[in-house]
Amino acid sequence: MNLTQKLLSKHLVSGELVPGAPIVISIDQTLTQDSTGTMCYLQLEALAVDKVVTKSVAYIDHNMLQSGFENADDHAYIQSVALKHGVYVSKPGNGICHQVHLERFGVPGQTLVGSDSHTPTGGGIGMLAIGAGGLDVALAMAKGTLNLACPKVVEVKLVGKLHSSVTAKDVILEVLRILTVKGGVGKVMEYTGEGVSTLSVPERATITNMGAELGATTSVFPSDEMTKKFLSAQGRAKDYIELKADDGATYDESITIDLSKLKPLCSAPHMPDNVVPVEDIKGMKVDQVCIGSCTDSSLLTMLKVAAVLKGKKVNPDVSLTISPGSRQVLTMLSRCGALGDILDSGARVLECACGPCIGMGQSPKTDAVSLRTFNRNFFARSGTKSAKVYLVSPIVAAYSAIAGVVAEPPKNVKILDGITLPDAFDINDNLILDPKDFNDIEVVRGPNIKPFPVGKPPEGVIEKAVTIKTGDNITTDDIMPSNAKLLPFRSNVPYLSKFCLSTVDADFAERTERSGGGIIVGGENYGQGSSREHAALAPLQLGIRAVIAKSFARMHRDNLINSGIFPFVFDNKADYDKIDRGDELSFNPINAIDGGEATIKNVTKGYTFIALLDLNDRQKAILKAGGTINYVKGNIQ
Ligand code: MIC
Ligand code: SF4
Repeated sequence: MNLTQKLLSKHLVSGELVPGAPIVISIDQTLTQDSTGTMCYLQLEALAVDKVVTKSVAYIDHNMLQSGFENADDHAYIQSVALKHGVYVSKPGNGICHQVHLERFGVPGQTLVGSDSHTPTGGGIGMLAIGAGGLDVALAMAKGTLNLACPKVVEVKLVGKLHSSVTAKDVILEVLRILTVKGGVGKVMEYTGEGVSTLSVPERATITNMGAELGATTSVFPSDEMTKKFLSAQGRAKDYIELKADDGATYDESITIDLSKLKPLCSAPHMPDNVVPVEDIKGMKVDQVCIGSCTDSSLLTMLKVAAVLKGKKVNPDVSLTISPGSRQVLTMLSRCGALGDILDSGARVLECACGPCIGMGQSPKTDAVSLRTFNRNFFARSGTKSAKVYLVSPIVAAYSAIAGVVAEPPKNVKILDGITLPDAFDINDNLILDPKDFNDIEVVRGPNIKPFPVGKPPEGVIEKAVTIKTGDNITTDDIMPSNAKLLPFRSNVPYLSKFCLSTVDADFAERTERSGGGIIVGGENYGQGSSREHAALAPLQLGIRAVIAKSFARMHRDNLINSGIFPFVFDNKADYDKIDRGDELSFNPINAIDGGEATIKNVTKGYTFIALLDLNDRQKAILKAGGTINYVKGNIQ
């Protein structure tokens, strides 16, 4: 067996491990963060659960700017509702969920579900770590299980060793270049080969983190001596177990990457798979450089950045921001003096949080070129529509911040030699609240917390107008934009829905409401990116009944079904071309659910076409009930 099969079979509750088949696996741990967390806990409350059955942690790391009462209300709600239900709370300032989880909670061999698409970061420590919508995470907390389609397993064989100026970021950019942003859908990326042992846990975590950009179910590394070293340095040696694929294990697909041949790479605007060598953009003027995010903010990353910045000055035309991934990272940087080197260079040190990655501040200036060590450069995500965001490694970022133009570091950088992980990390968990220490908690519900929309069981024929037709690779950032102005309303879906798909068409929300709801027509990989179920709840609020696309991203499709919205796929992709915005379409929802496809009538143009609705029995029952909340009501098992 390969490692993925071992982890899946150890956790298999029901179903067969055949790619594509519906399976249920047991879940050991869950994580939530604040921008998806409010909705997740509102849904957990709606499920009327007393205490969670998984080891669960609620992180507060996304919506950190408190420019009004809204985010602070959300934080107070999450802290109280989490502790009441037996969930640990990682307070603001403690760090980004995925970084902290790796440091303090991740256990090799265990399963983790998180209400954030980058939950696969845990694969760096040998976890089977999967991102999901908030409702699926609430169900995992309540029942200790997760429903999913059994993935295929892709072997990514690593050979050779990285040069010192090439990093784990370049490895995952190379995988993205080969496989694209939809190349991982329905698959787990499993890393093997002798190159694995040359990568430390934080480097592995950079790779598994950004595996989310492939659309993969998750990514996983073996658990070996490197894992043991990391866990021992975190004072958690007892959590170590060895995990690896059997000799001669087989895979559904396989690719090989020679680490020694990799050069610094970057993702050019506006898609993570738009990968080109840094060499190709060398010399381009840079306005902003941001180092951090859950992909690249470990102590190892920051020590390398500090070494490059030491004794140098940030170019006067560049704004360099640095967000350490956790308080542990920041504390250790300050104690070893590296923070002084960073500050002396003229960098702006930000809070240990997502920050600019989710547009929570630091939107660049008009037309800016911004180099970021993050994982997403989707159009407008930075908060500045005209900005051009390039995703690069921390080494390229630091060199470029000094040069003021994109700079390619030399092949072997002497100053980086010998920078390794410490034998012991500084451990201080006083920003982690243990639910055992809190009794009689009252849930704090400020005025920002609004009820969420719930679907209705479908009845009769549905006839609605197409109120938008999009192209390929529409992201959840398009469907439900997130930035410092909108994130404070993550617990107020009625307000958020006014901005639904506004990056694509500013009038979509109003038009859909005016038509009494509608249907969305999409291209390939519709809904890629985030786990945010707001990208399904906002359309539900506007009365969207179906999305007909060429293909879907996994988490978004699940979120649509959870919300009672029909995710149809064109049987014949050519039918996409025949539909125009404004066309009235009609279908019989119950026949579609039972038959696995619908004959959809284009009432305006007078023809019919087939749209597929590939559902398992549970999903059929969910759509018939008008969404998961109705489906599970009073029947949590
Ligand atoms: C992101 O990186 O887009 C986010 C913000 O972390 C999201 C979660 C969200 O939308 O709140 C994610 O990746 O799932
Ligand atoms: Fe936060 Fe960015 Fe990571 Fe999402 S991708 S969890 S916004 S740091």
